[in-house]
Amino acid sequence: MQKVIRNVLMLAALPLAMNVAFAAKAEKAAAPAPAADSATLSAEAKAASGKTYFERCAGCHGMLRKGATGKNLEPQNTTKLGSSRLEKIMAYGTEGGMPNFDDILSKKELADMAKYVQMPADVPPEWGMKDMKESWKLVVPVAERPTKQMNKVNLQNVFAVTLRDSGEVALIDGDTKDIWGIVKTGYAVHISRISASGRYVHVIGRDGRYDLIDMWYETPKIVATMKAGYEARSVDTSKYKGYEDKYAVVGAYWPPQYAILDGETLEPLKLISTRGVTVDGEYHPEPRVASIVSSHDKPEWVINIKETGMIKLVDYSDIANLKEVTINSAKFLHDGGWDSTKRYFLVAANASNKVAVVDTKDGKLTALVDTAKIPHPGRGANFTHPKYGPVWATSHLGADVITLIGTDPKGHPEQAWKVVQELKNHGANSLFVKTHPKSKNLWADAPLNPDPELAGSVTVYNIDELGDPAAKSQVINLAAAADLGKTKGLQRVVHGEYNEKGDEIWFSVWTGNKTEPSAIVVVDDKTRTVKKVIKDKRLVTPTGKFNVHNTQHDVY
Ligand code: DHE
Repeated sequence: MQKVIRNVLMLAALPLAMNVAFAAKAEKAAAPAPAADSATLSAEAKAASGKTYFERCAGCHGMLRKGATGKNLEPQNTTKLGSSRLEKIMAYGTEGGMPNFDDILSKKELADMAKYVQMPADVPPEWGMKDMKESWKLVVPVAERPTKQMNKVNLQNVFAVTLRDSGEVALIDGDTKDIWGIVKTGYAVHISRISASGRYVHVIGRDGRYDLIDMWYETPKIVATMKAGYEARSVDTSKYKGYEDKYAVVGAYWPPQYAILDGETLEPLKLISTRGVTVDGEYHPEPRVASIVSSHDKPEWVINIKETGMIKLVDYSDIANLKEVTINSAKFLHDGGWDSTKRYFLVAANASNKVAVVDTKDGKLTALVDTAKIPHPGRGANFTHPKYGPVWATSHLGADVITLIGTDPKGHPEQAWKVVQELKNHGANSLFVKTHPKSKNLWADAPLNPDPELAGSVTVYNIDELGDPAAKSQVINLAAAADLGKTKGLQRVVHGEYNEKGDEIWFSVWTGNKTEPSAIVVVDDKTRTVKKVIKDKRLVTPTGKFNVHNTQHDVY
């Protein structure tokens, strides 16, 4: 009898304890976020700051301001810093990789932004299948498109160039260096990827607008468009034999999800949410889709989920019964690329200061490599090191080094998945490294450096000399070579991209301000001298450049 009474009491007490814990958690969650006295803005100023936050800050700090590449900016943290400190950080940047905005935002805009980030974050609405379908526009059905190439351009050497602030993509003929066409796209197109056939350019705007450009017309033409969410950064297509151009996949930052689309029409077919728990087992409301890459050896995409640190291998051979392998790696996954064999994918877990290596053959995590602060490789650079064999390189936002990681577990097991060398870069705040299988040069930029001299320069190493620990780099100021004159915006030299032959490397001189001139500098790879400066008033804030051949075949 006594035992029964005790059990009844325990049962009654259990929900009570749970309720107390739940109530305490709920109270904490519902507690109004502290707001600074000064954190008030007129509706108009709040809307303007919200727009600036979306355009300039959300990518690093998140829509909900929970932090990723950038710090957590929820009021409990920002109010501690206060308006004056926040204004300074936003104006001048930090050595940790935060860029300066004093060249593009006015003093009033900076002051309003400092208040804005001390106010609680607004939660944006969802964007589901119905919205995607309603946004989808098939401009030209497949049957009505050209059946052969209607122009004489060497499509393999075309560069798709992001014109960030005008919301356009320029297609530049790499042979003649002439602008072949400019197409109106979403805002600040982030990347262009090429279909397996080499005919279509897939471009994704930061605002989630996705455009499909057909290069078989006389001039490049958008043949389909849709909106994948409110904020997006990544896209790729199906590249495996038998699936060429069949599917496309687009990742969104907000809402956190990815969608599978028809590769030739962009019709939305399937939508998958990425909300869930992090590698630490905690729920995250905003796990954004970072880089996506398409396997050449399997019907599979590697989809990297930033905040959770989960790498998803998505098998697209049967999308009605979609199979996803979920691999735990490290939080804050961002950008990455294949090793030279295209078996291993290396991705920066940037704010964790690690590079995750996934083996797509076995579907397993191979290694988590500790690196210097905030690795940022773009797609990275593959080459054969004179001493350590095949390596993959990344530069860093948070350190002035270029890290080389061994990628040859069979031939060089001692070095595989270890940092084998750190080379000096001319500055921190770097974004991209680049080489080409036919080149002997390894290039790195530092565009987000607040020092104009460093932001305008690139470092280049001779790969053959890297066996010597005293190997010297050459630092070249390409902004000076572009000769744009004095501008208010920093002239940031960003994103090297090779031509098809691998004998020229193109860099953008990005003035960061659409009212001021920018340029593209074409460098002869062998002599490291400027071959041509492409200047044209239509080249508004050029940033990323994607050579058709190299992007189609993942050559880097
Ligand atoms: Fe990028 C790649 C996200 C800021 C130029 N950028 C990527 C990828 C992601 C990403 C997830 C990988 C895509 C893939 O491979 O599928 N980028 C973000 C951000 O969240 C961030 C930090 C802030 C933001 O608000 O967007 C950001 N990026 C920038 C820029 O400011 C850059 C320099 C200029 C611009 O055009 O916006 C910029 N990001 C690029 C470029 C690539 C890129 C050129 C592709 C590199 C490549 O060679 O593939």
